[in-house]
Amino acid sequence: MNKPIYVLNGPNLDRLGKREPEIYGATTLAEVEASCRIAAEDQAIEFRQTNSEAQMIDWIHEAIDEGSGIIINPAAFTFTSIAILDALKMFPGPIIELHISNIHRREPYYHHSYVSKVATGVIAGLGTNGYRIAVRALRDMI
Ligand code: DHK
Repeated sequence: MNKPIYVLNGPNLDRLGKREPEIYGATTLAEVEASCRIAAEDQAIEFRQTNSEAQMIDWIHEAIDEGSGIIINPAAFTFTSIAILDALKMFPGPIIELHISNIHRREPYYHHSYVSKVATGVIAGLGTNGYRIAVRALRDMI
């Protein structure tokens, strides 16, 4: 049995469904979690969300020892956090960076991702459906 896949979500994603639905859609984070668990089938999933950078780093450290792969939507930390980049550099398994919106089509401050430096792959702009696709892809990589 594989170690769990960690699905980590960054700041403000706890407001998914209500937050700028024209950009992020009406699906809630709980519904996203449910779709990830269906897509994972018998593969264990750790699904988490935090508005705290320190908490995100602690979960990445946990995944280094306990996880087989990481799917991370760092949200705004994508564009600010070298600390999260440094934590992800220590993760030995596959990492999928995920954005609900197409960040490259948005404001310039959303164009440079620190996380992409260590990501195995990046999904952006497929809406919350991107999570299900990421789980399927990661399952084939672990
Ligand atoms: C989510 C956020 O919170 C923003 O900071 C990013 C990302 C985009 C998303 O599309 O999932 O720019």
